[in-house]
Amino acid sequence: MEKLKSLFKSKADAAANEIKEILKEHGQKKIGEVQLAQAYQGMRGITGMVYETSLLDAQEGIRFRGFSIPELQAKLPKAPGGTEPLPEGLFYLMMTGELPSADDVNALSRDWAERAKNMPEHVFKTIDALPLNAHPMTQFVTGVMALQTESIFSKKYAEGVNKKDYWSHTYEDSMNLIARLPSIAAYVYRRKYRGGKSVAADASLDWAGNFAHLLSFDQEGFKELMRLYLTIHADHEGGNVSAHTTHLVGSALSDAYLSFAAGMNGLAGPLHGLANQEVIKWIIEMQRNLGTDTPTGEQIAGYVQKTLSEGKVVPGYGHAVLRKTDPRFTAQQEFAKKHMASDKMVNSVWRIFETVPPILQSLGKIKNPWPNVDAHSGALLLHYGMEEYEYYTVLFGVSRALGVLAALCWSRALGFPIERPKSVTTENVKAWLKGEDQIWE
Ligand code: CMX
Repeated sequence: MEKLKSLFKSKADAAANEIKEILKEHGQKKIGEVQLAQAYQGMRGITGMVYETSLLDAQEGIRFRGFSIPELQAKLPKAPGGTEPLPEGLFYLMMTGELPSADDVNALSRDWAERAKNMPEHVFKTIDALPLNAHPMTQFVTGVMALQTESIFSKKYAEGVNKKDYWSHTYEDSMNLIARLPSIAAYVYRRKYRGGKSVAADASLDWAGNFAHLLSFDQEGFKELMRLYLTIHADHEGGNVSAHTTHLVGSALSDAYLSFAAGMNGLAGPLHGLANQEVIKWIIEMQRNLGTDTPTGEQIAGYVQKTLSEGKVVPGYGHAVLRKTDPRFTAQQEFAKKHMASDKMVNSVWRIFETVPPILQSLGKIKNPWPNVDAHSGALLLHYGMEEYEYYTVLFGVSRALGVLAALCWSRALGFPIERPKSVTTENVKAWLKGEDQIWE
């Protein structure tokens, strides 16, 4: 068995034993109280699941197995001559809880390059059946669904598999899917925006570097951006729509392809991952509206008021959990300061950052006026010439696979059951308030 797989299994077995002991002694302890409003308002603040790969702190932002983004930037292995972390390293960390060596990361790059070979032709043909104007996320998810024919888990399940082996087949599916996602994603990009030009993979490159190459962005700067981008978008604990959906669907023993595709349909919503395209669209419309690509703070403030008065959200701002500037925004800002400090779009993003929070704060109802990850990412992509903003969420999706599939492997290895929370009707609630129904007593 390869090193990562056997290390993962030994860590998961140890964790499973620990969890058994914890539950034996403390399983009846209360971990919170639920208010009626929370049941109506998106279950915000309810702790109701275990998700091992990362944890979000409202003030500090995301930590992956205890490591913040700046710590990962310092500690994870880099590409030769590069300064950004390799996403392979983050995957290894999420799977094992251990920081990988450069050799571990290199082994993973080679493994994924190998697994990416011989993509079944029907995947591309299935995408080709869609009209060109289908949204890139629709084309991407369609490709993932077509690839589900390759699921080892579903084949083994059909043959009759011992539940002790679910983890192993989920692991193989997850590794194969992650390896092949750049080819599917890049195919969608080239089909929709580059007249279907074909590009052969460069198996000598790392996963993110090869993805940049498949997209036909061969500048070293873009490759470095992809390494950072695919690292910081990978995971955001378990309750966000894409992670929770993947987890939920996976709990029905739907395989990694079905579960990931479900999560991606959630990522494609404008309040979640699609916000990255909405941000750039909003800025471009603002610049057009104001007749300048260097708007002042005052001009931006006026446009924000217009957006709000039209009953729209300001994309890229706010968060269901975070209450400070997203460290993923800050990491991208640092990248921009280093590589493109005088870029006009980047400067607009920074001016918006100075202008928007006090306006949102003044409304009194928005719990987090600060920028999230999506507020910055588009400007970086535009700088390198990727202008097709409808594509941006696909990049988020390729990255998100690392976190949600690592978490799926953990859920199968820990033997988590099918997820099935309780719901009630407003009729139940009214009867309970009158003392006629005991639903919560
Ligand atoms: N612009 C305008 N209004 C906003 C807002 C924003 N950026 N963020 C929140 N609000 C509004 C909400 O719509 C809500 O209004 P109503 O009471 O009229 O319904 C009110 O403020 C309270 O919302 P909240 O509790 O602060 O935020 P939620 O947890 O409900 O929602 C989020 C969080 C991210 C959906 C929301 O802030 C938003 O819509 N932001 C813009 C879209 C965006 O950037 N999404 C990407 C998030 C990161 C990601 O998943 O990729």
